[in-house]
Amino acid sequence: MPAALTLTIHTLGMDAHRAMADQVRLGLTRSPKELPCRYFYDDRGSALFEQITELPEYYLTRAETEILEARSDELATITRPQVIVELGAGACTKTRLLIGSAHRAGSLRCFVPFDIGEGVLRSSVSEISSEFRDLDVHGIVGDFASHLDAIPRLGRQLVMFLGSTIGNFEVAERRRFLASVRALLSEDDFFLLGVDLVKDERELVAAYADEQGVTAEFNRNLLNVLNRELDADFDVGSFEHVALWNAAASRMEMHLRANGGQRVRVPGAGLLAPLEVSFEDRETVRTEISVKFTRGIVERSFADAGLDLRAWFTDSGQRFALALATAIPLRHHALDLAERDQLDVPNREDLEVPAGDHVREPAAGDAELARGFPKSQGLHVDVNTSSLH
Ligand code: SAH
Ligand code: AVI
Repeated sequence: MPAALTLTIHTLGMDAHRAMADQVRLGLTRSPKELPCRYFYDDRGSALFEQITELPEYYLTRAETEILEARSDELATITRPQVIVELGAGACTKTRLLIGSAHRAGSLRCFVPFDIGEGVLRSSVSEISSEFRDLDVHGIVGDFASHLDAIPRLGRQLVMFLGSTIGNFEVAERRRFLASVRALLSEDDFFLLGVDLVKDERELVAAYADEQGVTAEFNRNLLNVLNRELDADFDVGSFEHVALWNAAASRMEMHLRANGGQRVRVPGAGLLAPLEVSFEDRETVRTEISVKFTRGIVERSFADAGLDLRAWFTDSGQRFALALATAIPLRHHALDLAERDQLDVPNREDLEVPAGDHVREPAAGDAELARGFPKSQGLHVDVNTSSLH
């Protein structure tokens, strides 16, 4: 029987348009101004992002690819997925490594890429299904914030969120997102998360302010999207790209800075009358945050969402990490939270300090999981791909 290829679209119609109008109105009437980064990814934005991944300064994709090239077979052996779900899948370039490994291992039946970008998802779905002809491919066009519960559970799954896209969320958004991911997981499922790590400021800033100006073009494209979708009249060329390191929040930020005072009409974001927004000369609007992580922050964010960090893989330059997690059984997680409440401990994720060792009693099923890690002494493993060379 030929494999099935389906696409479900959750972002059609007035609701999605209304949500965009509301978010843009709120962001542009706030001080300081900000815009939601999810709207970068129209067809042009997705193509520009693919160009960014090949820039000499943008090390993230190469570092993550290095880890996947070294570890995909091992990850497929540990997780034995029948289904790979990829959130924010984009062009699925790196995913093919894991799909290939799980496919060769014989466990994989279905691939479910999920993304807000309909154009990029359509081409990924058709490319993957022609490359892996016996794989069912079920694409879902949706928003992380509203549609994760539309992902069907079609078998034992590996849910992946690569590229450090989690860095584009504010703390509260990250907490909600991880809780939704936890809700997708059964006991024998896994979650694989790609995170960019804290490093030298110059290297970070260069990655977001490349010499060829592709990132600047990607940033300014957000204004093209608003001009098209909300009938706005941004003079796109009058806004300069700015990339800066915010050490206190451990994140890169992208802004657009007005070159001269600007008055912008955004009819599609108005309530009764068109929205009118003024920019002072050199005023900025923040368009993206990109949080840089430590292992401690990932571990605490996971624990707060009921996820247990089981393995941590880094590239040879220690620039990027893949974190593998399982769901903490609900019973254990509820006890952990109750204990924290009694002790009046602040939310661990709000304490942006390095973690102490997080020790957990072994649970049923751990022995089997540990067998999947040949180099591991215990349950938690920490692997650097440089050890392979
Ligand atoms: N995973 C790929 C692509 C990362 S780019 C990689 O690692 O290279 C980020 C992706 O997330 C884009 O494809 C974008 O369309 C998608 N995305 C951004 N915001 C989203 C949202 N709110 N809901 C769903 N997808 C979103
Ligand atoms: C998708 N996301 C993780 C990218 C990042 O690095 O934050 C988007 C990007 N912004 C500028 N360059 C790339």
